[in-house]
Amino acid sequence: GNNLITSSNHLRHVDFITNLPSGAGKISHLNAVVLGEASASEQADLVLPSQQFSSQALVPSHQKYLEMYMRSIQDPAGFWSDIASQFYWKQKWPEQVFSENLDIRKGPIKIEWFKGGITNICYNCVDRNIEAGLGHKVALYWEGNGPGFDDTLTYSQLLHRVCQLANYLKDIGVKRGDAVVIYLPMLMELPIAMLACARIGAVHSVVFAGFSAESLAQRIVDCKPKAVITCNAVKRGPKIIHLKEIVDAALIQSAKTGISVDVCLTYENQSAMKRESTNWQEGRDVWWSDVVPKYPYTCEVEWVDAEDPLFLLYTSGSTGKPKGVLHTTGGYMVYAATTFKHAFDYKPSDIYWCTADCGWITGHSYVTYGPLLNGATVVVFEGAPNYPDPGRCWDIVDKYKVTLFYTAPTLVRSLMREGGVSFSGCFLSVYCCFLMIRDGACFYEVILLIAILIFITITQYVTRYSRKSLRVLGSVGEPINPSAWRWFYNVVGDSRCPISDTWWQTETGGFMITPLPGAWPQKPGSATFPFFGVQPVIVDEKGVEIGGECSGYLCLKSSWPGAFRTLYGDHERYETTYFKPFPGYYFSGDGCRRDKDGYHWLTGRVDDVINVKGQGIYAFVTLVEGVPYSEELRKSLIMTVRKQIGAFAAPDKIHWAPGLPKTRSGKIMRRILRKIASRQLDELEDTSTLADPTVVHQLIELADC
Ligand code: 6R9
Repeated sequence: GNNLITSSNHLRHVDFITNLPSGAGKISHLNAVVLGEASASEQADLVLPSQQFSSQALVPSHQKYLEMYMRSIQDPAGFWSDIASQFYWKQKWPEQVFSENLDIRKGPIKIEWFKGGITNICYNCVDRNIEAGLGHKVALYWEGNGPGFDDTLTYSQLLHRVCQLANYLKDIGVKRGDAVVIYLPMLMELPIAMLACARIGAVHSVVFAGFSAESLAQRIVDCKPKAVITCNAVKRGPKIIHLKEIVDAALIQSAKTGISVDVCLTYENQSAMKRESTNWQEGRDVWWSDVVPKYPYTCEVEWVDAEDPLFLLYTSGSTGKPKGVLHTTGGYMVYAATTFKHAFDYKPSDIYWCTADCGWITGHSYVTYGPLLNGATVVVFEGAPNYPDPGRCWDIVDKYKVTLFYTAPTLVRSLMREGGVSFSGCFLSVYCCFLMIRDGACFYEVILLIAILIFITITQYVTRYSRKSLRVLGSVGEPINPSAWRWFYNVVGDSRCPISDTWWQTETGGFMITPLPGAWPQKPGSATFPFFGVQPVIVDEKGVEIGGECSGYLCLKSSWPGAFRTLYGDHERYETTYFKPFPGYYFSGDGCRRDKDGYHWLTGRVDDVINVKGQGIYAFVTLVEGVPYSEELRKSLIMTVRKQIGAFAAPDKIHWAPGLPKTRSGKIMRRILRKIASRQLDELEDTSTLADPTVVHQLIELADC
């Protein structure tokens, strides 16, 4: 399967789906075509951190990692208590640090960390840092959609803003344990709103401000919030999105099921839309700027139990209703902070930028909580990474002297297509020079060609920026294929910055398998080794643990502080989805291979894997930019699969797909591909979470090409 990708220079991405129910039957080795797999030679390709990097790193060697890891496994209570003690606790947790049952055969699943300890995560993110002397340090740099729009908040200013909103929320009757839905774009008000809820013990549920009214209504109905916080509109790239209208429609819809929301606090996002043009429902809708600034800069903290809920975040289930993943306070706090610190080798002088939206778990743990708990300076970016041009990211990196840059493979790949030195281009140009000289071109003609070449090189979207400040790069969301890894490493990071390929999930709260830059040699495309306290196991289809070099289903043995505690209102679904498939373990839903050196290679969701059982295989194929799709190519693709894997695996249908339906975080929505394949076009359902919904129409048009 790997050869399918590496042997054809024309193929950028192959995606297979079938209509078969998942989980049944034997897994064929077709899963080897899942993006992110690497060939044997690629696996052996080690990239070492420089001596200079390792010597200054928090975990400077793999021996040190192993020593810390062993302690975290042998004495989890001691290991995590030592770390937790670095935070502020109003009252320390009692003797027992954690209790757990991950074995469904032994009774209900239960995970608790630091229960009985009393704390507040907002206090630990903001007040504690101010007390430690960081009041004047920048907490948030905000960079707007359009270049030139920006803002800054120090830790002291952040505290003021959080307290004002917290006071307002208390005033309208939001109490400890109440839910608040936040439907905001990446304005500073988004982390502020999360922290304000946490300060008063309210449970926030951030809904990504790209979700449709229907999805928002579904979430509102599920968690029954006391208030919804939104803004009137936002600009993404050149487009204006009228968020308030979406909220209005969602509230009408939720009211039909008897769930009415009393307050809709609306931030006026002046750069996108004036308040006069905003639809308004008197009595329910309130302008943020009319009320919030009137409240005092201080607000008493609501001290909560470590096991009190902190937030709900909905993730789409493979069937129907989204799952409300519930995280609690104490364990999540300790875990988000520690994973951030180690995976990015955080130093107080760092400037950190994560391109994720707070509507995603990455934005919870690694825009808001993890960095702020470490007293870090965080860049919050409102816009689109390729607006006004594909150099925007590097422009931002240079502007703020970003040292730690964390993003998704989908972004890396799209920027890779548009920028960076093209080696084939260089080769071609050198060849042209050679031809010109051979054919007697004059000196000036050759010089002119070289000058054009240099110009093209320096105007490349990446290389025209310095990026000197960068120290560590990060990747999340899906496997990063080795060629994208190398481009990220060589071109963006100038072969200087280790890449932390962080494997984790909404459910896990923080990183699970990730390199610690400085500790290990890296293999492009591998997430490497488990974080402290994490025990990954690979099981076969019977749920039997397999050791050594192997591949199978990725499970986790024993709990970690950041684990989710339940699915809101449906503990049974929690147990059925995650703990019943392989009794005794938490099942991640992902496939994984462990190589001979113990490195982990994530192969993607196992429900994306093909079980070849009588139904047809339908392949969506994306070609390298500029390569035309032809009948000849179609045949050669089918022949390649026949030859490399077997006739049983040959696709019955090849569908040329210049683009695939992807979420903003880069996950392919296979549900939609499946509907297109089976021509159930009236059942496409909600496509509003797609990064670019127009690809769906394009795919439908190309169906019979
Ligand atoms: C953080 C996040 C979780 C799923 C996960 C896996 C995929 C995430 C990955 C990765 C390979 C990585 N995934 N990071 N696969 N390598 N570094 O993305 O959470 O949105 O819940 O998605 O994403 O399949 O199971 P979430």
